[in-house]
Amino acid sequence: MQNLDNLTLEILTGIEAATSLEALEAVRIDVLGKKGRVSLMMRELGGMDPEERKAAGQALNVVKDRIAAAIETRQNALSRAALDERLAAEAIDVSLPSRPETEARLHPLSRTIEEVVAIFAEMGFAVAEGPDIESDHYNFTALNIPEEHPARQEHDTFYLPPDAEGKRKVLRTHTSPVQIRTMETTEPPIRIIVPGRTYRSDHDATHSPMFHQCEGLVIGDGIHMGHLKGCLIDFCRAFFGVDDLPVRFRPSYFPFTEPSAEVDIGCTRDGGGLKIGAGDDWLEILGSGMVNPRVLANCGYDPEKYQGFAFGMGIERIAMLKYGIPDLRTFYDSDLRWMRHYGFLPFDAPSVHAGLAGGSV
Ligand code: 2NL
Repeated sequence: MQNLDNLTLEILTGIEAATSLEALEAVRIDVLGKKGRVSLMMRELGGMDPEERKAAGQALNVVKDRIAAAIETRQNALSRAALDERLAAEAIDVSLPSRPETEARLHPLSRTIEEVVAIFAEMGFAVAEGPDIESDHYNFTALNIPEEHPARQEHDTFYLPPDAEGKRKVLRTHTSPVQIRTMETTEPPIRIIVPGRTYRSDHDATHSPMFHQCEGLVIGDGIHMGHLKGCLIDFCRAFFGVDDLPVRFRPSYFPFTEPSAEVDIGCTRDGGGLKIGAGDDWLEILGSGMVNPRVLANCGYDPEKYQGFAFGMGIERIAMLKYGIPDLRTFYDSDLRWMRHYGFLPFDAPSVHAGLAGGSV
């Protein structure tokens, strides 16, 4: 029996020494497998006389049970250790944002409009909208562009067939009619921006018959050119994300503003590409001016009481400049590969990237 005790001790030590489930299984086969050491001893019982066999059989069964129990205990411990190790190795960072699973993209024009709106919203502007089909009055006359004025030809207007009275509606050539409508129905102060579709009969590499504009209008008591300059300098710097972006106001002419100014930003064309925010070259971004007193009067305001400024920009143009889109026509191709390249993932708020320097209003 001393022999059996020694054997048991040796096997139990072997079980404890097994450091993997594979090693433990090898020990199990070596001891309890068909040709295992204990199994062979069981087989030897058959050659014993009955008394001896009974005692040895009982002893052997006790040993066998002990070993089986020890193997199971060790198996559980090793399984748990293996699981702990895997959990530690495969640790999941639950703070990681989930991978976006969507195929959809926001069109760069939509994104650019969102950015422009976000910047002006921070300055207290509201968004106004109006119809794409306009009367001659709202599109031209109220804006100090009378019949036979050369600006009408410059606008390459799309006319609809005349109505019973011979009046022809137009596809708006700018979003200014919305500002006229707002002034007609609203008492100052007014601070609005008007993004929207506009139409001109012009189609080549740099013109599309349908394009997008965003105009802005501020009307109040004592609004002056300093307000115009501060507002548009802040806008240009926020939109292009360059805090010290050079901004220049260059005299210009529009029938609806007096005086009028074109707004340029600093850039360089050295080394082939265009770089915004540095260098000694200039790039035109906006048109602007003090609202012509005639326009104020056309809307029922006393120009002695209220003054204001207005501005307009082409969305395609500023989107191409900001995002390096080389060809205007690709905006309207509905090419999904182009959208995957130039488009934006949803849920990516524009105000995170574009905002007024300093942040707080
Ligand atoms: C440009 C220039 C401009 C305006 C638009 C405007 C509207 C009203 C009264 C006065 Cl109701 N002005 N709009 C003023 C100056 C320039 O746009 O280059 N747009 C792309």
